[in-house]
Amino acid sequence: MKTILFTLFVAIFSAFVVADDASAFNGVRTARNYKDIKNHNPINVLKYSADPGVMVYDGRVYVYATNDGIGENIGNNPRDNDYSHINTINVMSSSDMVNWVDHGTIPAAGNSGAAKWAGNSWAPCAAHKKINGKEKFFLYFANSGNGIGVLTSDSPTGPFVDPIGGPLVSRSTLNCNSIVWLFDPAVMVDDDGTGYLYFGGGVPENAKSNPKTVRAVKLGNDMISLAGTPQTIDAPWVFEDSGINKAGNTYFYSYCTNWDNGPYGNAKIAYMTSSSPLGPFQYQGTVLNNPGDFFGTVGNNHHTIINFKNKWYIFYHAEWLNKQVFGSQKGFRTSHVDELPFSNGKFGNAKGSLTGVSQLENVDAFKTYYASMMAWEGGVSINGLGHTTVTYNKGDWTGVSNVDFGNGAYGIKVSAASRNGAVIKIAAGSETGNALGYINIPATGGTNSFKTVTASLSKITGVKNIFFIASGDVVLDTWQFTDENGSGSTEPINDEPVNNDPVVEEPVQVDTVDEGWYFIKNPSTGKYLTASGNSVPFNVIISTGYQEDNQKWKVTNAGNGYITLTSGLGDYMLDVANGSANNDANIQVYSAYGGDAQQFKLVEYGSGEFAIVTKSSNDGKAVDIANNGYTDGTNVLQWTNSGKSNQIWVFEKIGGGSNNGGNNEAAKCWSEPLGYPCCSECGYSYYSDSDGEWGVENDDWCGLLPSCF
Ligand SMILES: *[C@@H]1O[C@H](CO)[C@@H](O)[C@H](O)[C@H]1NC(C)=O
Ligand SMILES: CC(=O)N[C@H]1CO[C@H](CO)[C@@H](O)[C@@H]1O
Repeated sequence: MKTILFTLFVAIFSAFVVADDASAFNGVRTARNYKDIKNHNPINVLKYSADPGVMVYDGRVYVYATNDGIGENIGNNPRDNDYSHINTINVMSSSDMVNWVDHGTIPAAGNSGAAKWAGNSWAPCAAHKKINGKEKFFLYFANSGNGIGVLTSDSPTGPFVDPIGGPLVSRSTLNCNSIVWLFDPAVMVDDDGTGYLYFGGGVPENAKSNPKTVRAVKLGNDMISLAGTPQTIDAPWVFEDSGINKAGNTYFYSYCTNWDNGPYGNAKIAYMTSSSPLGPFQYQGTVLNNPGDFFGTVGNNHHTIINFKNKWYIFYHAEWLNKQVFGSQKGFRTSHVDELPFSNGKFGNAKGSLTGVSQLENVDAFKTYYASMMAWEGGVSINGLGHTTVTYNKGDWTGVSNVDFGNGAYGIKVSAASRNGAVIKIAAGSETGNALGYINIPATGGTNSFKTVTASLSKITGVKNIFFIASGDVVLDTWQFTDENGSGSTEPINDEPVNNDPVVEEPVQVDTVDEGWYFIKNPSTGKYLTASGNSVPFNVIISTGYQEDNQKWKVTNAGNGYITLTSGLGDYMLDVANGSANNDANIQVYSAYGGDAQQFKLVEYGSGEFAIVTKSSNDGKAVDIANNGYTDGTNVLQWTNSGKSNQIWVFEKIGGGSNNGGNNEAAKCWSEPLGYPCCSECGYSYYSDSDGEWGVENDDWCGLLPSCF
């Protein structure tokens, strides 16, 4: 009798626990899924990642892409992407072509990037090569249409540094001064270890059929110098987007055709072959139509072809996701991959699809994986670079394709961190599928305090798509299913180099600040805190840097960790309107008196990046760019301090360093000496040629013009 009672008690107790974990999901709505579970494209829907440059290394495919999303900062109704502010590169990798690890975003150009001389980091490509017995990684990028830079690292996911401190290819490079767009690099390391770089684009007046604006050049043994004069590739009807491959002894140069109604179609990917990496190349045919033909989203076309595990693939981008999210094309692209037919030494035509490619191998449930490996996702965000973690808020989820449970899993082990605790539901089939079990994550002491948490599950068998859904705020680092004995594989995570510990930035109060004059920049938009208007109170907005007095701010310590910020306009200070403690209170510039409304504290989020919290809100609110805007003139106000990118500022000392802010590089009209105009309104006017057709159907091209300051 006693035993029976005890058993009954245990049964009720465990049922109660499960019911409790399940009830954590009452009223929790899962974040929207943009990528149906039957689809594998786009490869990542967390980030707008354009111009995929792809490298195969050690059994994995690494994709480097132009960060079209500028973090999560594009908001709900952004204006069209003008590309002028993009200075970071997204990186992700996969060993099965369906589950992709989001490795984060590489700070490539600009004040916070590796290459401070460059304003932009567009259209990257990457290569690896053993130098002095050590594997080195090389990431080439375009500084808008103005030159090619190179970054290096000991790991495919960085951190990257700029080894030469300037462009590898510029208009002063031999045979490059007449290239219209000095951009879009492609790189190859040949079987003998020699590197080759391909780049260029654009269509000079009256040269539609033979623009002669693309080049091929041999690289030095160090991969960061040129070993020869760039050779012209006479690619018919070329526009942009070089690619290079080798199969057997044949070199395949591929590119995007122009919009001038040539015989090979508008903005399609075409290719040529040669028996030499430097040509001459002979035209062969097209391999991929414009994304408009597959997704109804006409736009520019950019590709990389790879051979991986004995199959040919073509990566490209499209605005399909952008259209789903915003209803119309605004120039935000995501990367896709489909198979590319190849037979008898010739490429066939690939078809762009949402279905994408098939998974090359199952995921072994008993190995340890990063939570940042996913095939589908909703709402989550990624922390760190290389070894990344995933932040889930209530209802956010990730899904992993084809997890093989072998003889059966009975439990799961995760490394997780949470400030207040949360429950993670494991579901099969979809983010709203049947629960296989729950993991109750306790409060671990903060979002940076990772603890191993285990949970038992009822036996899981077979091969399943597995989903992790959060009931509240939690950060996941790794997961591993366990067998009947509570064990899993002891193999290291994935096959890739783990190069740093998981870090979620926690705010640090800064007590003393170097007094003096600064430009104050929001790194994710590249815009500066600016006093506007003609009279007191001046309103405060964000604007492109132009280094005038209304963008200068003098930091003075005011005691107790507070500072004041005097405007370069005179005896005026940054001020919270009416000393309000409320969200939405305007930030302005008012006659200086140094009272509570004019005192601020700096809270550091990562090195050199600060939230400016207001004393009038008792340090609870921060100087905030309204609605995550990024256009010139967007208002600045006070909002709850969240550490999000629209509340982060860097202080650029005036006269104290090599870079005083302002986008010096971009300010140079790269039209000179070619005679193309600047955008008259920073990305909103079009260049059109004598026929008036160039750029008319797609205002993306406007972003290819320099902004005017
Ligand atoms: C669990 O342990 C038992 C006893 O050592 C062993 O026979 C069995 O194979 C183990 N199960 C797994 C899945 O390794
Ligand atoms: C609500 C309120 O008191 N608003 C006032 C804040 O201060 C400005 C002048 O700085 C007044 O014009 C507003 O009426």
